[in-house]
Amino acid sequence: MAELQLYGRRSSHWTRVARIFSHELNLELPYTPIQDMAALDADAYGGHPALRLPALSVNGDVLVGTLNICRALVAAAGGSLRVVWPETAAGLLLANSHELTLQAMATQVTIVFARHLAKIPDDNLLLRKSQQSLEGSLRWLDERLAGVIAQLPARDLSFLEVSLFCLLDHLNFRQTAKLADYPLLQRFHASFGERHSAQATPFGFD
Ligand SMILES: N[C@@H](CCC(=O)N[C@@H](CS)C(=O)NCC(=O)O)C(=O)O
Repeated sequence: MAELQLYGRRSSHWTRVARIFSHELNLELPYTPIQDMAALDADAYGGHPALRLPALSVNGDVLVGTLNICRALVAAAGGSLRVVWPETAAGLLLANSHELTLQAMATQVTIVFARHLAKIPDDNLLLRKSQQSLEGSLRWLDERLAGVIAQLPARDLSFLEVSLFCLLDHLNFRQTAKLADYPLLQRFHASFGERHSAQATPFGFD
């Protein structure tokens, strides 16, 4: 079996997606926290050339991209979990749901970095537009969530639901939007949050 090491942060929603996958797969995944988000060299990010996280070391080589990392974890576990990946979920509704969930996660990263690390004021256009973008995606998802869940193929786990849960839990953790404004998303968050994998991987600061 390949030697794996995850580099990330417990406060990162992308890192949490990978951690939830490893829990669901019962896969032991050694974890190294990334200490300095202001660092400007790839070594500080587990070798991630784009200075992002998470990164997965596979026998000493670096794998980047959370979707790639989750696929590698599933392959390493060699188990029988039925996983729905973005490409196995057909149709416009599911395609748009994946895109808007991932875009909302990226926008949330921008908001958190701009506000807390770069100290950009809230009335700056970057933050105002990012906030509108995040809320637009959340509204779209909230209005269609019942149809989205119904259209997902039979599964033990889907990349979409894990990512969506991590996005929503991160809204609470970083206070970037009010989950109560999105009733269907709020219900989904509560229900997915009962899974052992969600409870075993709470957000926190390393
Ligand atoms: N597409 C990347 C996105 C990773 C990403 O943006 N991660 C955030 C943390 S949740 C990050 O690295 N933020 C660092 C920064 O904003 O400088 C993936 O799938 O892993």
